[in-house]
Amino acid sequence: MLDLGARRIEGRINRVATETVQTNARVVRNVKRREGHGLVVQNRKQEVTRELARHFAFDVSVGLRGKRKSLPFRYLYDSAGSKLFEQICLQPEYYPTRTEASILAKFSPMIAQLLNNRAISVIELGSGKSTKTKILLEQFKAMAKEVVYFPIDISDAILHETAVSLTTELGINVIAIPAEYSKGIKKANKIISKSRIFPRKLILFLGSSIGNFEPREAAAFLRMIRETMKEGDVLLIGFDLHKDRRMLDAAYNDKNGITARFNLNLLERINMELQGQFDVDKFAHIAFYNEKLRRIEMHLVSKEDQNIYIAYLDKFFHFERGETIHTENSYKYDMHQIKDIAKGSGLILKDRFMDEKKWFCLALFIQDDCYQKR
Ligand code: AVI
Repeated sequence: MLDLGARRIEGRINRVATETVQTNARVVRNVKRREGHGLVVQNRKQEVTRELARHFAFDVSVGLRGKRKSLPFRYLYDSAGSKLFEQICLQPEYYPTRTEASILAKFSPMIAQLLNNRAISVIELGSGKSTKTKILLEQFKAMAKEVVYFPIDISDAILHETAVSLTTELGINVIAIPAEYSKGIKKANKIISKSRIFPRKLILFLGSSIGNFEPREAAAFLRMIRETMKEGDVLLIGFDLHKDRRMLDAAYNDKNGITARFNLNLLERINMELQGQFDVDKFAHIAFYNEKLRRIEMHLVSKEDQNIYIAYLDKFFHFERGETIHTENSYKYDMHQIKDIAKGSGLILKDRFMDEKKWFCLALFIQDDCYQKR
């Protein structure tokens, strides 16, 4: 049973969520009235799909030109790629997911205590299925904290599934935001300030996804988050740490070949979405730790000299035997780097939580009041 205060809060959240839905409904109704039935909505969807294809085509055209071929890592995550990534997380060699989950299981009471407000807004960037976040949300519930959870992800389908399961299993309020990170966090903030509920925020960026950014991009990303933070807000980020290179190499070359399929799926995506003619068997997955740059590099290597035609671009791309397409970096951090990156972004490292073997770190940041924008 909800007490009266909780009921009032719940009412306000529902009002905000319903207002958003109503606003959308009103827009759609007006459009329909003006231009006749759902065709407009459907056309809009097709336009968005075409726009995405244009961006993808542009990036492929630039990325496969010349000698040092590369593609942005975000294209690894179409629906097949996202499912394969879920399987990667379950592979015995891929330690980050289970290590981070074990840290959350051990330290979530401490993290919850650090947030001494009774009511908290939890914003998660790239929430996926929110499996690990559930550990934290369960802890908040056990400590009788009131929570509104804002998962932000680009996949509508996953958000819907997560929202339904968290609402029914934990009985918490979920406002799912389908968007990319910076738009999503701004939208969540707008809802929080509009409803004036749960102003204290916990922002989550788990899974060591920060490692997929170039260091300069990571710093810019933290600055973007910092700008949305107020006094008392807290940011929790998962960092994968430096370790024995054999362990790192194994994590990205699992014996079941799931990471290889995840990487090669990018060629299948080009075939499907841009009418490419890649023979996937003529490429191989490679991943290795680059000690100097302290990152795992993932590539697709051409097994022979070949010319590949991509119909959408009406272009051939030449590959020499042994030539690679660089598809992803995964940077590994140490405590100094974590402190440095925070300092340069106007954040202070307030606390850190690690597993006993120091494989992974959950770093907790607050904003630095004295930070001057450069
Ligand atoms: C999502 N990201 C943190 C993963 C990583 O470890 O860099 C992506 C991944 N690529 C291959 N395996 C996992």
